[in-house]
Amino acid sequence: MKLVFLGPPGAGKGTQVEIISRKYSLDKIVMGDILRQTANANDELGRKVRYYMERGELVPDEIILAIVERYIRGKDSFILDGFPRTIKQAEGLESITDVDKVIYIDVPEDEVKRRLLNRGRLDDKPEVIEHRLKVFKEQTYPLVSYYERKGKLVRIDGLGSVEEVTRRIEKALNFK
Ligand code: B4P
Repeated sequence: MKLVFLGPPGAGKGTQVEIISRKYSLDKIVMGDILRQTANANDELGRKVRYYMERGELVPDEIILAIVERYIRGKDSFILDGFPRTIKQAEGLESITDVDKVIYIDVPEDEVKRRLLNRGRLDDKPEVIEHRLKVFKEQTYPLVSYYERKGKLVRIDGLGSVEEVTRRIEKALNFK
């Protein structure tokens, strides 16, 4: 099964992907982690990626597509966390492979802000969070109707405990 997890920053994508991938032995491809590793390297690509992430901007589509292709080409089951994040990335993904379902974790903005401030990662500063939410609305949210039109979108209420959200996802995927 090929799955995509989508949602605003801080919706709990990473949290749920970790649980579902472990429980059902699915390979996870976590774009944020791959980019944080890339950003640590002291080369030109590393500096470029770091520049965008520190500002809460999306890393350019060409860079993302070149990276992701290496991870998914030839695989027949995986979970993608944090990719695609733009329509251009979704089209790029389609030219590599077809996904089965897209899980959209829906969490209101005030709750997302609260979670990110509590998490306190390097890019979880108030002004960067505001900017990431703006970028999400403008560039990533259009993917919800994009995948709805294709009949692949599954909406999950992301409020409640981590266990409750996991149960909703398992039910929606007929894993339980
Ligand atoms: P990501 O690393 O993907 O980070 P995120 O969207 O902020 O977090 P996520 O939704 O995974 O939240 P989490 O589970 O951690 O992206 C970071 C940056 O990388 C982007 O801003 C961008 O610059 C770049 N990037 C990534 N992908 C890209 C792409 N495709 N194209 C271009 N650029 C890209 O949960 C957040 C917190 O909430 C945690 O502390 C967690 O413990 C808590 N939490 C989770 N579930 C909860 C629940 N049910 N109740 C209460 N708290 C909960």
